[in-house]
Amino acid sequence: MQTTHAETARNAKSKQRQWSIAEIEALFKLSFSDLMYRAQQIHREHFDPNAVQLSTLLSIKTGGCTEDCGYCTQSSYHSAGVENTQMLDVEEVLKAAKAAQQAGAGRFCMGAAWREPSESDMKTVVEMVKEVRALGMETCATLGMLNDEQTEQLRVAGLDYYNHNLDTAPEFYGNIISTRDYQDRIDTLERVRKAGMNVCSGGIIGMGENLTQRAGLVAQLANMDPYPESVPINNLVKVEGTPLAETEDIDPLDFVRMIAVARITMPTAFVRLSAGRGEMSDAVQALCFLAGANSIFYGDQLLTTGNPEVERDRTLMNKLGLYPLTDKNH
Ligand code: SAM
Ligand code: DTB
Ligand code: SF4
Repeated sequence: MQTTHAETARNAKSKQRQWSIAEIEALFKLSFSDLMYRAQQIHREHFDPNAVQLSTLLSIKTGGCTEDCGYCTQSSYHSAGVENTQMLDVEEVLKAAKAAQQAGAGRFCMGAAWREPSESDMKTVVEMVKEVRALGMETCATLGMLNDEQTEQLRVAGLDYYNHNLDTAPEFYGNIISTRDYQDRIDTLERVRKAGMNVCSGGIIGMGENLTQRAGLVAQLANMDPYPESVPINNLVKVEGTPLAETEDIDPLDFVRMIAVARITMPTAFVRLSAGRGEMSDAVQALCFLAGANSIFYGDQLLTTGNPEVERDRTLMNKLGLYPLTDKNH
């Protein structure tokens, strides 16, 4: 069938811009001022630059994981001193969600140390999602890989976001994880997307990857069509007993650059300044917000490691003139 000019124009318009690794690497190599200026321009075109989305994390099932992710305290391959505990019950989760809401969080993210959930796990998680949603909070879950049926169960429960990180570039992935492959992750993300839920996917920097590999992770995320609505950028939290515990620190300005590159390549995504804030100065965090970060994990604890205390975050936000994103200023 012949395509009219109008159709060609419409198709061209609806097709998302694709980024080559070389183009992304070139962004990383801009002067710091030029990079920040571009990121700020794009950020201000799409968002209120002073509104920050606040997500609170809760580990609903901690430790004893069958995967061997080299950064993770919860893998049963490592000895980071994290106990294998039972799944929390719905009441405990609901109590934590209410407290997070009271403290000002808009989204509640439930994380579990699973390769993938079992049938009985799913029943409980579905209850949790329904109850947290009934509080009027946005819901997010990160439970490992999903099959079609599980994805559908979460959609029906009303889950708003599913978090599943690509973690790093395909070329570096094998250095970090051997028990499942990159394509498994992409398959799960495609299921979530097809079911109509929002996708939350990002990665970790500071695991020993080079600049091309950092650009490779951004290319994977930015070239998804559509790209994720939420992109967590984690700075590796090094924990004794994990294989990556002795990895060399990255320059904090390189973390800021990563945020800026994510902002430029994914203009309408919420870019989350995620794990690693506990070790960051206020000045570096301020630079991350300038670079286009507009979401944080909010609450004293991530999954098994600490996060800045709520009081410290409130002070920082006040100091910078930032305020929590609400329905009103969205
Ligand atoms: N088990 C599920 C999975 O792996 O998909 C969900 C929980 S898992 C802990 C979620 C994400 O947290 C990982 O993909 C990784 O990006 C991040 N993460 C875990 N440990 C980390 C660490 N030590 N430093 C930075 N990010 C970390
Ligand atoms: C994400 O990208 N970062 C969060 C969340 N998604 C699940 C997890 C960070 C974990 C940091 C290490 C820990 O506390 O165990
Ligand atoms: Fe398990 Fe997730 Fe940790 Fe990997 S990152 S070991 S899958 S809890």
